[in-house]
Order: sequence, then structure tokens, then C-alpha cells
Amino acid sequence: MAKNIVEKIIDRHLIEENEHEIGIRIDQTLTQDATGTMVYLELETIGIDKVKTGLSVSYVDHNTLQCGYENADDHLYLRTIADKFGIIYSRPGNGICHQVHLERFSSSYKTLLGSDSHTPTCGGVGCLSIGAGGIDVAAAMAGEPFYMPRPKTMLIELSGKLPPTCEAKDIILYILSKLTTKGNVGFIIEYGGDGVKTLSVPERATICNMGAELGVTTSIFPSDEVTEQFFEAQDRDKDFRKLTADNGAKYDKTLKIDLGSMTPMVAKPHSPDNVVAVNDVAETPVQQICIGSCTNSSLYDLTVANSILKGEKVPADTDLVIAPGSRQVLLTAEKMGIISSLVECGARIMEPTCGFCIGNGQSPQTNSNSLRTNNRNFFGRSGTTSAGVFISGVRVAAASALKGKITMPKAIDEEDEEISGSKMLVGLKNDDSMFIRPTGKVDVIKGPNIGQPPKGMPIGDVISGVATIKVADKITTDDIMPAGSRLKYRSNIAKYAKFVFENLDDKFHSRAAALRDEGKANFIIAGASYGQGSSREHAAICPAYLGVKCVIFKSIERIHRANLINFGILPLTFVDKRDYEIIEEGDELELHQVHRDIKDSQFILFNITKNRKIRLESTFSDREKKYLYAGGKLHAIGG
Ligand code: MIC
Ligand code: SF4
Repeated sequence: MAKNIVEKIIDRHLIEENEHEIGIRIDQTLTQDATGTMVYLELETIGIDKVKTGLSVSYVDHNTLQCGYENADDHLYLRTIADKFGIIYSRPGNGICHQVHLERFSSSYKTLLGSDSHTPTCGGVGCLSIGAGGIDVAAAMAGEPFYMPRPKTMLIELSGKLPPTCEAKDIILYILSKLTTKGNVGFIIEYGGDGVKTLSVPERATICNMGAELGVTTSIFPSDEVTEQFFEAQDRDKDFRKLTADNGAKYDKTLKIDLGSMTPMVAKPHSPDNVVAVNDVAETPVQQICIGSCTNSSLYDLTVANSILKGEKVPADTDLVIAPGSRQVLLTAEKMGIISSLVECGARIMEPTCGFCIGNGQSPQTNSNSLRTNNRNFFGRSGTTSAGVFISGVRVAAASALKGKITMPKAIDEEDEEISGSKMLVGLKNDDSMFIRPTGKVDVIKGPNIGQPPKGMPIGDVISGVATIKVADKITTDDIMPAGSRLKYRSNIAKYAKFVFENLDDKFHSRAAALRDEGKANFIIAGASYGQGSSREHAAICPAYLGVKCVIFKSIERIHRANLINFGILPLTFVDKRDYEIIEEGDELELHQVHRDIKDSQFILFNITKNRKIRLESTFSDREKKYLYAGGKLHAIGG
């Protein structure tokens, strides 16, 4: 039978399958520091000697500002625990996990699970790379399969070639304008068609990276001659395997895109799917431009930026920030003279980390606009709630930096030696000395900010409490669990829990904690697409710590649903979405016979305050039921 790429990789890795889900073997894992400390604390609780995966890498790229001792202590713990478990440690300064993994470890035909939602970046080389909650990644390192519903596949067929004013980012922004951030749960996107060969691996990676914003499980490109050339440039020929879909392979959906018809795009505040053509917002003043993040920080991206900026000066009222994606990019760009040229132009060069993307530095001015090449412009994520963040590709960002307004880019000469060379990664400067290989001889060190993963409580048969908060559609994990200046508390749940829903309702924490202490359950009532964005399991762990027992929504995103179940919180959907209107904040709510209802997938919610019954539903696999009954995955798998 003709197979598509996704089916080929899944077949090769399938361990089990039942009516609800499949379990696949994971070849590689990655973690980053902001989710990683919890992952390794969980792995310690699970209690294994060495990881069972072929390759596991622990990156430090999110929390590198080190204001206070917390981040440095986390780094020390991550380095020492990696040594114990047989994990490669990528030191701070080595680069952003997705960019570095793509360069140094990605491999076609393999599976990669990462505790970060942009793990699909490695789909650019034909690797099935999936983002997940930390405990799912810990379990994979302990040798457990990764479970998901059998994915549906969507073919995005690319034809033609991009015009010289456009780049890969415009393709994915266009796709976001069509498919939006909602309603794509359960799909894997496979790219195909003649247009694929016109895109380099870093460009393919940009497109796969922002599949996370669509809410799909992952995105993947074929592995072809372009991929082979990428691996050769990286001195890793052995990691290449050709991988294409068979003729006649089937897909659940197809979308066709003529690359020649693309035009430069921008996502307006506050959602990556709020996409318009640059012309529609041209001349909008922007006080800050940031180029970088795991979406657009390759050597090619920096070379393109430099080709627009070199010899020019950034105006006095505009701030230009550039963060290369990895040490490899930084070293090579420096050798090519690109870094000094950018500095001369007035750019501020940051270390190769997430930085501005996660609001960890570079928060914009009050009431200003910031134009960024990263993937998310959620409300408040930049650290300035009054600022509007726009998202674009590098061409638009660089052209706009010279004018201080959103500007249509000029055509780039793709034949130019420097541009085409950077696209093909000619003259890469490779230096793996910032990876520390495990020896098994180092003592594990934990500073005072590093706590324990909280113990969950088995789900009760009656859940009785209050609708502590009611939120709207498209609530992101940044809304639930802010990052930025709060990131440094990731290893300290009691402290971090004080900031749950901080930007939406800064009294939530004290209300929820008081109800919990009275023995009442907290309910969260939400609209559609609840839990968009990051894989951060803290958006489940911290609410669980505050006594949240149940989240009721119109619809929910994949990783967040898994995280809630993993930490013993019951995720339930309205059967009739209009019933969302019947519940108000402060209403007293009750679920009875919860254990029976979990088996039957049907629930009745009693709204005592309004004297109404509301029908809810949710189907759980046997594995998920086990986690809920045990009070979370950690208990269920032996921690
Ligand atoms: C993000 O982009 O929001 C993050 C920070 O990389 C997260 C992970 C996290 O919250 O630590 C992600 O995308 O999963
Ligand atoms: Fe880092 Fe931003 Fe990428 Fe998340 S999206 S991994 S914060 S660069």
C-alpha cells in the first residue's frame, strides 16, 4: 500500500495501538532549561539509572540572564543530573535548542520528543519531531512509548518558487491566515510538491517550527537532495536517509499553495494568525525590531538581514536587536564579517538564546509597537502588556528597522554569492566544544530554589467547588502561566504558582489558594482553543497545586490537555457550547459519580448557584484513566 512520510515513520516506530491511541518508540529527546529542571526532577522520581533513548540532549537557552542565583543554580543542576543519566548537556551560549538540534543532532526517519512546543523544527530534515509536556519526555527517556491519537495527515502541496521579496516565514504566515490557530488538533502536516526543492533546510525548519502555532501535532518535509547537502555541510552525512511519500499516498486533507503568488506578510497583535499583507499595515510606526528566535535565526536569516542593513544606520528612535540562533551561526557570521557589519549599522547583538521571544529581556516601551521575527505575539508575552507585537520574516523586519515603520522589503538577489552560500551553509564554522558529554562521575547539585515535583491527589468521586475564573477563547499558556521575569521560578512550584493567570486576573492565585484551603475544588471555565502555545507543564502543575480539579472548555489544545491529565486535572468539554454562557465566575459547581462518568465519557455538571444541569463530555484512553485515578502520571508510572 502506498504510504505517506508520516505513516512510514510511525510504522517503523509503532509499539502499540488501541482504539484511542498509538504508542511510538522515541529515538531522541531534547529538553530546555525552563521545562528541563522539572523533567529531570520527575526522572529522578521515576528512578532510572540511565536514559534508554539513543540520544538525549539537555539545552540551556531560555533562562540565561541570571538576575539572582536561581538560573545559575538550575544550570548547575541540569549539568550534573545530565551527567548522572547519560545525557549530553548543551551549555548556555551554545544556542537555542531547536536550532542547535537541527544543526548537530537531527536525523531523517527518526522520532524526536522535546519538552518544548517548537520541537517540530527538526521536521525540516524529515524527522518526526513532537513537542510534549515534560513528564511525557521524562517517560520517553525512561523507555516508555509516546502516546497520541493516530494522527490525521494534511498534505500541503507547494508548487513554483517564492518571489525575491518573500521568504519561508511568509509561507507559514499565509498558512496561519488560512488554517488559523484553532481547529487543527490531531493533524500532522506533510509538505510535498515541486516547490519543496526550492526551499533550503533552515527555511523548511522555519515552516515546521510555526506548525506549533497552528496547533498541529507536528509538520514534516521529505528528506531529499537538499537535505543531503545540509547534512554534508554539517559534516554529518551518516544522519541522512532519503524519505519521500510513495506515489498515490493518501491524506485526510490537502491544501495547495503556489509559492509564486506569495506576498510579504505580517501577523498583527495579539495572535500569530492575525495575518495581513505588509501593504495593509505599511507605515505603522515600530519602535523596536527584534531578529532571531528558533524561527528565524539561521545563518541565511542573518545574511539576508545584513544584505538589507549593511552600510545603513538604524534611526535614533528605533531599537534593533539581533540574536543569532546558535554558536555555529554566530561564529560563522562573525568569520564572514556579518556581525561587525550589523553592529556598525546600530544593531544590538544578543547572545544566542530565546531572550526577547520569551519576554526574558528586551521588553518594549509602554504603548509602543515591536516587530519581531519570532513565532508568538501573545498578549503580554513580551513583558509589556501595553505594547503591540507584530510578527514578520527577516526581510520585512530589516527593511522596517531602517525606517522605523513597517516597510515592504525590496527584492533580494538570491544569486548573490554570500546569500546563496549562506543558504547552502558554505564555510560553516563547526565547534562542538560547548557540548558536555556524560561521564557518570559527577555529583548532582541542587540549589535552594529547586523543589520537588508536587504530589498529585487521586481524582475524587465527587468534585465540589467554585468556578474560580471564567476566561474567553484562545487562552494561551502564557496567559495561564506567564514566563518572562517569572521564568526563574520554574523549579519552585509554590513560588511560581503565585503568578497563575497573573496578567488576566492577579487575584486568582489568592482566591484559588483560599478555596483549596477550605477543602473546595477550583474549576476553570474556558472558551475555544484553551491552552494554545507552549508545552509548559507548569500551566497544569501550578493550577493543580492551587487546587484546580477540573477545566471545562469549548475546545482544548493537544499538549495542554495531556498536561492536565498528567497532573490529575479533569479536562471536560461542553456538549452544547452555548452552555458556556450559563456559568459565571463564583458559581458553585458540582460533579457527582465522577469515576463512573470517566468510564462512560459523559458527565453532568450541577450549577448549584443557577440551579441548572449542564452536559459535559470527554473520552479518556485506559492509560489516561489510570493517570487520573492515580493522581497523575508520576504516580501511575511508579514515581
Ligand atoms: C515558548 O516558546 O513559549 C517556550 C518557552 O519555548 C515554551 C516552553 C516553556 O514554556 O518553557 C514552549 O514553546 O513549549
Ligand atoms: Fe525559545 Fe522562543 Fe523558540 Fe520558545 S519559541 S524555544 S522561547 S526561541
